[in-house]
Amino acid sequence: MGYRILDTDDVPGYLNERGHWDDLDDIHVREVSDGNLNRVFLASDGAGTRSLAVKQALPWVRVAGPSWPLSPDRSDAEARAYEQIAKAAPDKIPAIHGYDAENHALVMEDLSDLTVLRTHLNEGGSYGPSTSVRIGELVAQLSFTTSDFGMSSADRKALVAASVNPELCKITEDVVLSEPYVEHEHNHWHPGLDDLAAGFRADSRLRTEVAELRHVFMTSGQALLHGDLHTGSVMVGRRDGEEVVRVFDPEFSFVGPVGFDLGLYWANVLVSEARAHALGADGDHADQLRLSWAGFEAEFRRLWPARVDTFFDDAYLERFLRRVWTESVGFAGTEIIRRVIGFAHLTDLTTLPDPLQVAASRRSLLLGRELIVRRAELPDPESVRAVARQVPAGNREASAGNREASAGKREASA
Ligand code: SR1
Ligand code: MG
Repeated sequence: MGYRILDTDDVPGYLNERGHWDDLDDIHVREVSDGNLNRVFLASDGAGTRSLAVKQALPWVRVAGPSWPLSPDRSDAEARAYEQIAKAAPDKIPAIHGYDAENHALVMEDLSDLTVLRTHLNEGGSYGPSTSVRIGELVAQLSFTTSDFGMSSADRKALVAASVNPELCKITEDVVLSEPYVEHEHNHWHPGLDDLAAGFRADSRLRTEVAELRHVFMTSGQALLHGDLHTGSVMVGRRDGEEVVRVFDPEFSFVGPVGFDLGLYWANVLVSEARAHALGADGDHADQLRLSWAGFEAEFRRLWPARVDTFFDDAYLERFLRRVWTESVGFAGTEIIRRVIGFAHLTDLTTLPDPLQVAASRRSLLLGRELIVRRAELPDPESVRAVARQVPAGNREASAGNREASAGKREASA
């Protein structure tokens, strides 16, 4: 029948045809699309005892419309990623009930009893005691099992070949890993950040470090990634009295550097901290990077004895973890910067009232720069914490990062 773009009214018939819903007299559908790319519908019965989510990839970027075309085949990458995560960390993703490749649609568990982590934090909520640990564990479980430590060499080659995701990788290479450092129509920022945005574009030291991270992103095929692990890709809540954490939206998945997933999460928790700090409500935000790294490291070390290739010795594990750490710090910096002066800003900052928004955004930008250029000097979560505490509150004249950015500008024009 071909690719049909679904509207709310089409969903009951669609679910019925696909064998997911029998009683068409007892179904209510609403659209809850929220992310940048796709449409999402929730279907439920009148008694509220049964519900499903339908996610469909559009042939364009949802928030941009047909002027930014994007192949709907990205849903294949998402379905493949869910299959792999279901093997590695089944308790941390929604249940997937079916994938329809022809219509680029996934039918899955309705998570609407949970809340998107970013929304929860923006509304003044705290992190759950195990939220960040679970995220770190998920990254360890997915990355170990899809790396050369967890799969035979032949199986890995097949996974790498099956997981190429060129269009979405290119989006990341562009919007995260280059555009914020050059003039580009996607970039925009609060006028109170004009000097920093201009300084970053002229900062040759920063640009070279971002170029290195970009090249790592393009060439390092360590393991299958989620690929877009920000706080908008995490749902949190409680079920039967237990904390629940679910990760969704892995359509940017590909075989890449493990530090990209951790770095994206860290960037988003650091920006959530900047928001909380601006509002005088720091709470438990400051500890989340440490907790997620601890969850990742402990789980990776727990899995290590089961590696399929013991030529990788214990000393190599230490070297591997160090590399993942350092790259995560750098990628965190790039994600912070793009979320403030590039494409797809964070509501953590944009919903702050003006003077607070500028101060928190300036701190975030300066922190992002420090994480990129000084990543090799920051060996552990405490050192990142110290940098986050030391970045100036956003005073234009006093900011060290701004002075360095200006120095970069002089260098560039010399
Ligand atoms: C055009 S897509 C923009 C952003 O939305 C997604 O969530 C990714 O973060 C991407 O970079
Ligand atoms: Mg998404």
